[in-house]
Amino acid sequence: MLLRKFNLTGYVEAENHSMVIGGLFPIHTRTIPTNNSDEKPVSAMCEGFNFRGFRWMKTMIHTIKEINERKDILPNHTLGYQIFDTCFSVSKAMENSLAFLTGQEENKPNFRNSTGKYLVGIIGSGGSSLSVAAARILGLYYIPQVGYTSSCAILSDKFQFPTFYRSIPSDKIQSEAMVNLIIHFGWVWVGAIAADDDYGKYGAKSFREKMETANLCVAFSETIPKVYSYEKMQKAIKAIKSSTAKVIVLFTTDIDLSPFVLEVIHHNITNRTWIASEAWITSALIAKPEYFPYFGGTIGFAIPRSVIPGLKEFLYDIHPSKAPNDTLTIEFWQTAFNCTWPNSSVPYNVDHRVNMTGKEDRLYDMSDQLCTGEEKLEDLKNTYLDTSQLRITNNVKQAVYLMAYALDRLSTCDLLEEYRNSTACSHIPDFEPRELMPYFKKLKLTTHDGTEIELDNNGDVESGYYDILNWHMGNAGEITFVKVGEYKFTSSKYELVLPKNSSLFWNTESSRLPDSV
Ligand code: TCR
Repeated sequence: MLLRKFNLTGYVEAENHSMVIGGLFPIHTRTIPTNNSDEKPVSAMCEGFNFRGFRWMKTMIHTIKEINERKDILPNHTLGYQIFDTCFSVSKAMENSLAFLTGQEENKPNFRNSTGKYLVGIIGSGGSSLSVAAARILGLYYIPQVGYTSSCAILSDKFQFPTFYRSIPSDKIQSEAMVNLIIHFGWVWVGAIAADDDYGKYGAKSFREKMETANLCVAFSETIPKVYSYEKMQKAIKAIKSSTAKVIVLFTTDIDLSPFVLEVIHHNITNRTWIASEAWITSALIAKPEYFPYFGGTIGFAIPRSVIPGLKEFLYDIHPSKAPNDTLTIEFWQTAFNCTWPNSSVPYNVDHRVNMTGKEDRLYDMSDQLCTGEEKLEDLKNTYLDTSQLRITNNVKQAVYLMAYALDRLSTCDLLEEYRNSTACSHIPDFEPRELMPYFKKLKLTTHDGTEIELDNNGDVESGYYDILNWHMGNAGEITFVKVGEYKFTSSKYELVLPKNSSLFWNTESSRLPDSV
């Protein structure tokens, strides 16, 4: 048998006999392709430091600390955590899920074994394709997984994914919201571009179906490649250029979208109105002032924003000298300040870019400049520290709370009527993960900002709303996300609220509402 050496970056903090919550976050944006086929398979290395994913991960840690300090939830127990980097890839998410189950990482315990630490569930795994893959493995052992950003509708299927729950609404709702927005503005002929993953493909599929039901037409439906391909990219660009459709839905994450945005600019495609899916509407990667001539006037849906007390201070409390062995902190520092931390073996900002010609540039250069440690976080304009748009970040917090409240219910044997006769009370910490399942049923909680969350039978949020945002140019020359309405939903009804007097900006020659043809 081939032995696989696990090489996982991440964090672990767990006391003996404590319950451990696993976490999966995209701290890098891709794995480095290897072609050493004659050697033993090794775990892939990652590159492309992702400041946003790093913030999400820190938020999980912050939330666990907060719960441990609270006296009203799990008062007699402490939660530990173990967090892995998925590198935005399905293969890493699978590898990490296996590591959770077997505890194969060197020097780390086998969680479900006799070492006194207990894995109770996982927060993650980021994108839908990753959560689907992880859930297929974790589901075999009924290990709960609470998603914070996996919105694909198939994850509601409890036959396939018995222990998947989430704090983000299913895209079933968003694709319908898009069609209702289109109806609202009187558009009838709309193009669709989607990422080449479960999120994009299922999202676009359900969008097309709902357009058809509403007797509206989809002008074209194309995908953006995940790994750069000149031909595939041109196919999508050609579809846009040759179509008369002026309104286009873009169902993709920001990371997958950025090469496409460069193509749109390269081909000087203007005079289009883009309907954004929630995954890129507030992304700093896309909302750059220089892209405004092409993407200004974008309209779309966003997860509601929240302010998280104490998070900002927690995020700022980071310095390599406080954690000399913490490779992620060192990499964060090096990448953010464009310098090399003295005596560190962490490669400086290893970046791997595919340029417009499809050729690869690999930038391995170490910065000649050494970090002094005196660099100031306050001087940075960095996504990690930007707490003005906490949306998915707030979902991370909610996901951790869902897990903690399910555990809290288990600790007090707070069962629904229908389970009382058939289910025995469980014992913390050495219960089986499947024993947690009944406590996720109809789980209810009130968050720090007073939002009420309730899970339905499929592990989805019962009700909620999206903000409808529109891209304007701000006074300081930056793109602003102006809230122009809301899309409210419950399991049985929805409501599109777009007040007549909301100030909409359209990127058309006349600045007036575009026609769809
Ligand atoms: N659901 C996507 C991933 C995703 C995401 C995001 C990634 C969503 N929102 C914001 C980065 C930032 C929504 C999925 O794959 O399910």
